[in-house]
Amino acid sequence: MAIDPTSPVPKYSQLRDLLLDWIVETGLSVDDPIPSERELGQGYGLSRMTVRQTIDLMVSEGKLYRVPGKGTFLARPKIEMSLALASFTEDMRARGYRPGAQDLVRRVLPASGSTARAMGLAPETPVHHIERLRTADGEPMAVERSNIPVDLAPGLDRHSLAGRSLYAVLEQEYGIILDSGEQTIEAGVCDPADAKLLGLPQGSPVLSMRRRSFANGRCVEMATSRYRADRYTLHSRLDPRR
Ligand code: 16G
Repeated sequence: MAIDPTSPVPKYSQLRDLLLDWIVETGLSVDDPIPSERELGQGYGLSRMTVRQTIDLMVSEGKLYRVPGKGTFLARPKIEMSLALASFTEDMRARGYRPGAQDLVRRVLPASGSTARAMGLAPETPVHHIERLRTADGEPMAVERSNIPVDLAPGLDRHSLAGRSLYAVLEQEYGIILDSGEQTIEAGVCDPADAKLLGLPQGSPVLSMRRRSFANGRCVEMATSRYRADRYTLHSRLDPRR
């Protein structure tokens, strides 16, 4: 296949589709190099600028990565996250990754006005505030900030969550089995603190999620999470409307 100069599809976008096909057809493996910008320009009859535009796009999509002075390589496929009331640990294990958690902040705080409202609590009700860096196969994936009412899980602050599932602790130590939840997802960018934790340049795209999970009608957790958009994709099954 070649670039069609009469097509309304921009050339950089045509080249992206051609490269994606080429990656599949040649059976390119993760970390294998793709041809240089000069070779691609010559091969497809495109200017260096157009080729660079395509590569920039594919790098920002997480399909390729660059190593300065070495070239451009095929990135690992993104991790597919299901939209379910699953814990990070369960979700990662189901996908063949080794889940991990690093405790960043563990404090008991009075719930802020917005947290209390969202959780159906009286203002300033004490909540466990938990901030964790989540990893898959040791690689930083997300920063998660959870709030859990202290009366539901007294002493939770004494349980280490380093490398341990919060949902498993809630179930095993407090008998709390989450039975419903809701989640919003929007596009966002890394602030300086999250960029440092996730090992990304400041301003990198993230998936910003806000989840409330419930047990027996009470809000057990309200969490805001920032997932790397270069490593994550969301997957949801669609059932017909009833
Ligand atoms: C998920 C939840 C998070 C929860 C965590 C528990 C989202 C956006 N967030 O990552 O709210 O705290 O699971 O995971 O899905 P854990 O049981 O492995 O600690």
